[in-house]
Amino acid sequence: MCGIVGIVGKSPVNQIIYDGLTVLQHRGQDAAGIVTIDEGKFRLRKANGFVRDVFQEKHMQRLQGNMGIGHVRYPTAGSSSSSEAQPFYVNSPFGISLAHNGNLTNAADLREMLFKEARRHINTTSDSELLLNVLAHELCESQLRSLTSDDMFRAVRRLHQKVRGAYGVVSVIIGHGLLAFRDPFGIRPLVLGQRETELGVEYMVASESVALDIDGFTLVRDVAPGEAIYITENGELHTQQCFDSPTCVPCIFEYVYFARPDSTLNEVSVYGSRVKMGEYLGRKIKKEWSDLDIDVVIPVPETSCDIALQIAHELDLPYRQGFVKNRYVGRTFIMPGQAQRKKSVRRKLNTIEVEFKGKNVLLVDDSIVRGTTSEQIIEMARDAGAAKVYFASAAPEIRFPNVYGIDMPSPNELIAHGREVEEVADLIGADELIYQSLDDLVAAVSETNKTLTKFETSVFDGDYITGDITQDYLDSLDSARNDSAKVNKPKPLDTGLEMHNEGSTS
Ligand code: PIN
Repeated sequence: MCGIVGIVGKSPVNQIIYDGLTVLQHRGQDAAGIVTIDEGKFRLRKANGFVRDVFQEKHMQRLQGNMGIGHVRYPTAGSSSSSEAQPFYVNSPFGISLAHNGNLTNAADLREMLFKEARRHINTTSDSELLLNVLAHELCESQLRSLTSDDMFRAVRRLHQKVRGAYGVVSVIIGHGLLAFRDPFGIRPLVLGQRETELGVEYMVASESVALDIDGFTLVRDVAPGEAIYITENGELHTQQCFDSPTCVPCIFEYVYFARPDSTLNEVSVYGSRVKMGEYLGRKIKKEWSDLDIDVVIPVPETSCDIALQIAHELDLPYRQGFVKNRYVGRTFIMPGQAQRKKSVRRKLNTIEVEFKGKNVLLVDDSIVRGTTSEQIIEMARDAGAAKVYFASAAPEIRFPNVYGIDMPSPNELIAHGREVEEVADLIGADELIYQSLDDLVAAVSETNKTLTKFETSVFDGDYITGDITQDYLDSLDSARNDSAKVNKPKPLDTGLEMHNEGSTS
């Protein structure tokens, strides 16, 4: 998962992009980059590391210009070298720079097509470089004259026909403006905002609405699935639907865990959806597990706090913070695989014994991926004196790989893959394990926006909405993602608790 920002302003945009990236930092801590356009030239700074480490005063001084894009990267298979940090750029036509969030599922075909049809060489494994070259190729037709908004939209229309997968994209074209678009299923999020200044209206697009809030932009709306937004360098806004049959099937995991609670995506408050998840799960526990003698509800911080509070409310039980998160965890120097990863939870969480001693506790987490964290948390609860430890997950059983940009481990490393709930409960050491049902999760998220009837839920049900996912594709993904392929590579999703431990700069 990555975060993207794009702005057409009336004055220098470097600080706004920087601020936007800092509030999108949860979407990726591996690398960061900003491109601005200043006097007909790209200004670029990108490197591995946190936003605060990548950009120093001297870089910000250089990033002049009233228009630009920014990116924070989450590592996916094969992507953690600094040469794959985004944005990328090409010289022709005009000079285009692009950054994206998501994953393309026909990258190999696109690479071949680009070489055969356009003699374009792709030098990295980044989907961003592919998207950039497909876009450049489609815009090439008009390169002898200036591009109109229709040229931009035609290019995006053709790009949608060629590219498969999930993508939110921001790009800037020298002498023209900012072009942003979202995949035809709207799997990855993208929002449009604006702010009035004395000099005129400024526009911003971003992965999440929280990036708009920080500098006083207001949310105008979500970019529609398949839609393209073109803002000229003078600040004229053009929009067009560039796909014949778009449907809105947003990734449900954004609500479960990825997005910030203070964001609104697809007209659904992320925080509100988490409260609803707690409401549904609480009701399920009340109905189907009424014999459980729970004394107290305890969240595994942080995401699950909003969920657990509502579960406690539904069950009319006390809610207590039994775990304290260490805010300043040092780096984990080697994280090659399961064994090393196992040790790390106690460095990040500690128990408050009084909340556990002699009690039957219900621990709540947003999801169970590998189950390694859950197992250690349960062990910690017992060490702190809990009599019984029940565990509830706000997301259903995660059984299938994700192909749309969430860096899930390979299926064999997913604890619920091919296992019944009781087996998972045994493995993590829970006295009882309660998962949210998929129907309830969908109901919780769609409750405030009834037009959302379908979500991208493949990690739970194996249903891949783009219809192009073959076993061969899943196998190739698997070999890139399994633990042995990840030696010396930063962590995947399961280490959410390690969010802030990779602070290297380059
Ligand atoms: C972490 C959110 N969340 C915690 C991420 C752990 C799965 N894990 C997914 C649970 S935070 S495991 O609240 O945002 O910090 O099942 O793989 O062990």
